[in-house]
Amino acid sequence: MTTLTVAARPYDYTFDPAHTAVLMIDMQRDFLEPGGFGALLGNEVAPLRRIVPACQRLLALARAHGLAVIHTQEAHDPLLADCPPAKKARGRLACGIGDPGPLGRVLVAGEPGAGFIPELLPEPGDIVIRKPGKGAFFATALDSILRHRGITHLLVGGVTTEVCVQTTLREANDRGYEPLLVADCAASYFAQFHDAVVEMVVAQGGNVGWAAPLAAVEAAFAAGDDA
Ligand code: TIU
Repeated sequence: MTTLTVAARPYDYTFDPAHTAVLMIDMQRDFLEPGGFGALLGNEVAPLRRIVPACQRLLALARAHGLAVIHTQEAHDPLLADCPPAKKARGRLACGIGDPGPLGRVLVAGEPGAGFIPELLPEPGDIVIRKPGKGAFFATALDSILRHRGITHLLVGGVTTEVCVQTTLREANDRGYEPLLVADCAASYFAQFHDAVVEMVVAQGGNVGWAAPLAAVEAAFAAGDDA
């Protein structure tokens, strides 16, 4: 067993790479590109695009060290059978979930917008989880997949920090996993929401888990390589 230590908040985060996955949340064109679901909700997508290089580094690190890599994708089936009517109605959008938009039908699996951005495409061996909700555990096989593989620790990035990332962190925490938010691999359309989530995660002795910058995760692996 190898134990690596990340200088994290609220205190050191230790993990065994053999029992750890990188969980990359919803790095899809629908959230990161103009014309997608995020933009149709009225958001400016530029803040989300800024984390792409850091996410690429996190995935490269995971693959180089044999960690499981899991990508999630928020998308619905073409009939919207898995989309609650309340979710479709929310926001009273002129062009909303299931409607034809600039990136194809909004948030529908198989459409261009639901696909991952080209910089962060899944590679052979990666796991892809399609999810109908904000949290990655709701109505998916994620919990079973992690348990079958003996994964207890999660290094989490993606978008948006206060919506799908935070919901997933809380779901993971309640199920007994040890989640670390890699803070600069996550982003929100609202900078203040991102910052607030980081503080909420680490408050009260790590109420939801840990947070650290990517550099601290990289340093942990580098120290392990030297040992
Ligand atoms: N609206 C928003 O900020 N996010 C979402 O709807 N989904 C995710 O966060 N992936």
